[in-house]
Amino acid sequence: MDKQLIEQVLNEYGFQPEQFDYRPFGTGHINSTWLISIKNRSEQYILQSINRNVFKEPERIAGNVRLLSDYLKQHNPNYLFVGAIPTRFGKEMAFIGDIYWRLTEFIKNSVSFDTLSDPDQAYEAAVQFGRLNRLLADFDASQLQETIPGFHDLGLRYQQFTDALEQSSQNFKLKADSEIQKAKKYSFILEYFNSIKNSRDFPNRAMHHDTKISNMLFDRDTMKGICVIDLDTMMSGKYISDLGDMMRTYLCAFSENEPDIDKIFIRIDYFEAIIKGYLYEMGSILTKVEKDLILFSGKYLIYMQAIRFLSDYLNGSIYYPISYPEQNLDRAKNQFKLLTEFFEKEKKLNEIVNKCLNNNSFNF
Ligand code: ADP
Ligand code: GN1
Ligand code: MG
Repeated sequence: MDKQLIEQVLNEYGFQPEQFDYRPFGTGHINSTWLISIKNRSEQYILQSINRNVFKEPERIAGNVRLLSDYLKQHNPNYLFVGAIPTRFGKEMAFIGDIYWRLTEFIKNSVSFDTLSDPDQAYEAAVQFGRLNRLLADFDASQLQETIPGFHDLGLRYQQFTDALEQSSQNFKLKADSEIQKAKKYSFILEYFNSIKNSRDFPNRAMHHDTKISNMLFDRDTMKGICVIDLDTMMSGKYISDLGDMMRTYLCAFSENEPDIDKIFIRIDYFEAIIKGYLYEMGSILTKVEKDLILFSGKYLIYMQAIRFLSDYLNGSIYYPISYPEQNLDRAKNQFKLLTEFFEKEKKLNEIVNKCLNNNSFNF
């Protein structure tokens, strides 16, 4: 990114060029992120440019974050919710070079991961995301604006897959044939979702919608969860989105970027840690209908991500950045392997869910 542009942006926040160093940071797919270090001070910030291909109306993100931040400040003043730092002119975002920019405090001594190496980390992360869900349980989610229309609407994602299939080249379709067949084979997940999505006692709630592990900050020394980040997709939705993406990204020792699918296995102890951590916070809030969908949340989210990567491959990789041409196909293969594993281990996973639900040590 152009140095002059970053200098211009930071000037909006009152920093002169000689005051700071900056470098690209993190592994997120969507926004561009820089770590800003203020010279001779221990102050650091995260600067992000918002991806306009993905977020057509960035003001919606700012509006949602403001609403949530105000609510949390009022009801839980000690909760760490990483909102935007205002510009010198009191704005939540700077608009410079036809780009929306946001500055947040860099959380001190924090670290994020793409994979986990200890079930305690999975427990910590599930508690943190579960806590955000719990603290917002009484918040009227209909006040939130959609920052990406139909973001976790599986029907829309399947439609986008069939559209991609229709317009894709024969060559791409041949290469992806096996994954295309899997997308169709597992479409019963969509049928089931359609049959339950309007059920009574399956409410819309204020959800994070991107609980992948790199969106959680841990304390470098203690490995305790500090807070959740990446609030761009906080909007009204179903709790299975948040619980499901934890399963998608914590259960396997390798991330979605691992091309060798023989390495993709589910770690049962991590599954138990997620369920315990999430229920610790949300056990007394989820309805009976919702509790019956705990296992389904993993199927729903892993399947949705698999078809999102596959559709993007078929579309010529216009959404997820790639470092080699077939990467989105590899990601789809990885996610379908994870899904297959999930079904193969379903019986065991179900036993764990029942054990955790029946455990009296949770205050349901
Ligand atoms: P993206 O939408 O592209 O995924 P994120 O908001 O998740 O962007 O940020 C990318 C990465 O930057 C995170 O995974 C994390 O490592 C780091 N990061 C983001 N915000 C903060 C913060 N406030 N403090 C510390 N690290 C952060
Ligand atoms: C994107 O922004 P990031 O990298 O945390 C995506 C998620 C996907 C994820 C897959 C706005 O998340 O929905 O699950 O990649 N975010 C958006 O890694 O599309
Ligand atoms: Mg992220």
